Amino acid sequence: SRPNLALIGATGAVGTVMRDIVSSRDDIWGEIRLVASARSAGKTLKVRGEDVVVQALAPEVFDGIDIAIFDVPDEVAAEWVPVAAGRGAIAIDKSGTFRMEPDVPLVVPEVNPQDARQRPRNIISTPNCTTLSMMAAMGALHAEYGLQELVVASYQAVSGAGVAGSARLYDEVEALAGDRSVGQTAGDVRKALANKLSDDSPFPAPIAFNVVPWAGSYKDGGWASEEIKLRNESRKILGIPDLKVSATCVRVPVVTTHSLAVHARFERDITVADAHRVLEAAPTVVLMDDPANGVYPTPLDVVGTDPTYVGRIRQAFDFPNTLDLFVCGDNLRKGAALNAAEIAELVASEL
Ligand code: 11C
Repeated sequence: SRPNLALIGATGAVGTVMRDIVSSRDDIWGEIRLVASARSAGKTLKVRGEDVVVQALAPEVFDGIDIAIFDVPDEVAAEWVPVAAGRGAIAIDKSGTFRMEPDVPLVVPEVNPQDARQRPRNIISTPNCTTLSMMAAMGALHAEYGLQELVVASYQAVSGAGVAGSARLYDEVEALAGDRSVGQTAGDVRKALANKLSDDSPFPAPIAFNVVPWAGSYKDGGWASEEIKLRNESRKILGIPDLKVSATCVRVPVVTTHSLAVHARFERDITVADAHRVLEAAPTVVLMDDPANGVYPTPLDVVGTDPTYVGRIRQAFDFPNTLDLFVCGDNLRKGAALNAAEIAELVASEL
C-alpha cells in the first residue's frame, strides 16, 4: 500500500511550498495529513487539488503515518520529532536541532543518498537552505576533483526568515516607495521607516535598499549561526571532516532564492572547462555561464524553480587548483521543501 505522509508546519513559508511540491511531483502517497500549531488548526488547505483540514500538533496525528516532514522552529522540532519517530514514523526534519548529531544523517539526495539508510533514531535531517544552495554543485565537483577549502559569501533572501521576513521587505519597500530622497544620508531610511512601521523586524537593520551582514543568532567569536552551520553541515554532507570552510552570511533585499559567491580549492588541478563538463553532467545543476553574452544566474531569473544554477566560473589567478563561482538556488524549494520531499521519496522507495 502507498505510504502515508504528514507535513508538520504546513502553513509556514516552507510548508506552503511543500504542499505545492507534493501536489506537482509524481504522486506516490496514500494519505497526506497536514499539521500545524493550534492557531492554524481547523483551516482548510489544498493538497493534490483536494481540501484538507489542518490538524493541531498532537501525538495522535502520527498514528498510521509512515513519513513525517517537519518544518517547525528548533524548539518545536526538539519536542515533536522524537514523538513522531517514537510512534513509528520516519521523521525528516528541516530544523537545526538534530543535524549535527552523529546518529542522525544529514542528507542531500544527489550527494549522499546512502546516508539516509543509516537512521537508528528514525530521524533524517535536511540541511540549512544556505548550505543546500551550493551542495549539488559542490558535491559534483568534489566527486571528481576533491574539495579542500571553501570561502563563501552569501546573499540570502528574506524568505529564509519565513513569512515574516518576506512581509517585512514588502512593507519596507511600500513604506519607502516614491521617496527619492532616501538612502542618501546615514540613518535616513531607519528614520523614514520608524515613522511608518513597527520596529518589530526579523532583521537587525532596514532590509529595503540595504544589505545586512548578519543571519541567524550570535555565536562565540562573533560568528553568526548561519556561518557556523554552513561550515559544519558542508563537512558532514560531503563526508570531509577536515574541510576548511569560512563564510560571511549577508541578508539582501531579495524575496526568495539564496545566492553564494564561492571560492573553492581542490586537491587536483581544475579548469573552467573541467567544471563546465562536471556541472553540465550533474542532473540537478543548470550551468548559466556565458558572461561575454551576459549569461549568469540571478535570483529573479531562477526563483520558483528546482535546480541549482551556477555561473561566473573563473580560475583564480593567485590560488592554485582554485575556482571562483556564483551559485543561485531557491531557498524554499531545493533549499527546504524540495530537498525534504526528495528525501521522503527516497525513503519511501525503500520501505
Ligand atoms: C535563513 N538559512 O536564510 C536561514 C533559514 O537552519 O534551517 C534556515 C535556518 C536553518 O535565514
